[in-house]
Amino acid sequence: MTHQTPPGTPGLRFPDILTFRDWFAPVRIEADIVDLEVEGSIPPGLDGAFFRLGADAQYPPMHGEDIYLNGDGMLTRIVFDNGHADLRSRFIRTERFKAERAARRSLFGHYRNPYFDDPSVAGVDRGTANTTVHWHAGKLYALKEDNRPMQVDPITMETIGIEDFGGKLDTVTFTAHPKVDPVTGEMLAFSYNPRGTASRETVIHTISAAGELLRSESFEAPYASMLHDFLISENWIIFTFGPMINDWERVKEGKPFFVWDPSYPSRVALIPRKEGVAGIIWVDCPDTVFETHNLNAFEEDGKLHLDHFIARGGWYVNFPHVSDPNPPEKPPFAERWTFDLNDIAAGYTSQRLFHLPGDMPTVDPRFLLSHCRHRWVGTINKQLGPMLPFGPMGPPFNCLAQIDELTGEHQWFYPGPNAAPEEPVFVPKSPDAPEGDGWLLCCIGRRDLNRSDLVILDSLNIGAGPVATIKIPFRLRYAFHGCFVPAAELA
Ligand code: V55
Ligand code: FE
Repeated sequence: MTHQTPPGTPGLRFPDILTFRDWFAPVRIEADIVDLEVEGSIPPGLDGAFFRLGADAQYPPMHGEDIYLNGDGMLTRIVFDNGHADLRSRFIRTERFKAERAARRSLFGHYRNPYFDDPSVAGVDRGTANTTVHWHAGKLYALKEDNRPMQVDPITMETIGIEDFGGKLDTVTFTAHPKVDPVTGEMLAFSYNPRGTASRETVIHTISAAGELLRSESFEAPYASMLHDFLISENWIIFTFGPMINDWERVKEGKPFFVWDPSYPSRVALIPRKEGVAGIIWVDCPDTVFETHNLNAFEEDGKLHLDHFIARGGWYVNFPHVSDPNPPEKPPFAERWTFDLNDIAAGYTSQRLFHLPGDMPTVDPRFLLSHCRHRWVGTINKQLGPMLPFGPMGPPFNCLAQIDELTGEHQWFYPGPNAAPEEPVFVPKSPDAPEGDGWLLCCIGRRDLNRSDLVILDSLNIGAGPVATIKIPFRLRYAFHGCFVPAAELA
């Protein structure tokens, strides 16, 4: 079949804006590489698949500009097999991807805004499946918070389709940050804007260890806003609402999907897991905050502790401030909020967990409901090297930090100049290894070389540098979140 381009059709070009320029230019490579180069050696026993999911862009945006968060889901997998490393990358075949591929151009307009799409795709699912790759009950999901999960075959990496849990999922959205209770194996998740337009309805889903959707329950948020992450403890589900407001009138006008409006208060919702939303307790925050990504929550000695990254402003590289045309970026810091379990409604005390601006934290997921000693986080340490140029996701990290709460010791992994780590993924050294004793898998974007590495670090000694560096011979476009699936579970 030949495709004829009508005379005068402009060539295919991505616009010269921050989202699509230089290091952040779309990559769009669906690769298969058997036996990547490996410097050092992959630890024996680390057999399985590392996945990472991010936004790429199949076609230039419809309306000239776009934000990074609106790209098409691109999944990368690196399989470790007895010291070997093989790579596969695939776009997620969303309904949107398939429609645009057939048309050979973009048909979907602004981020999460259905009003400026090509009329030919009215009613077609707008999901991009670009944020988190998540493994539960033998299934692999590509998640984006404004759509239902997309299921992907972890072996072939073909897209299977939208997961609606056997017809039981009655929301059109589903969080990119579900939590798996390591004790029960249950997956807890939520949906905001669950019917597809701005709404205060928030739905909590409980999915059994076997992958069955057991219950969905709604409660009313203080306002319609971005709700990116949440926390669970043994007995509580906790949401921190901050005023990254979603006003549907603005969406209809083609304005940015979210706006940071600090005239609204921040508020915490605490929901008892057993009782459900009937037992909800609301607590006002003393100041207006925005939760970015979470470490974990745990109950200890009559207290409930929330460990999470908190910013005191919006995310201005993507979404504007309601009135300040030039607001300063205020980086998130990790805080511990402590509630008295005998009087939760009395509020919380807060303290800095560690004094590093950062995000993309990880803890040992086997200890998600416990007081963790060890944590890892992407951060910027100017003593190690200069900051990297500001990108379409904000200021890039220049290193990883490992923080030992017991000793207060920090270790650093600095990947070298002009190189930025993505979110680290923790893999225990063995199923019964002590808390925090594992491998950290982390993709490094090496801007000077225009390609990426996957490094494997000893999680308790990241300062020693990688035990193995897997060299990827091309540039991976910056991804959001990843996971590891052990070989035994993939089989
Ligand atoms: C976030 C990421 C998104 C999104 C909304 O990190 C919020 C926060 C990758 O897409 O659409
Ligand atoms: Fe996230």
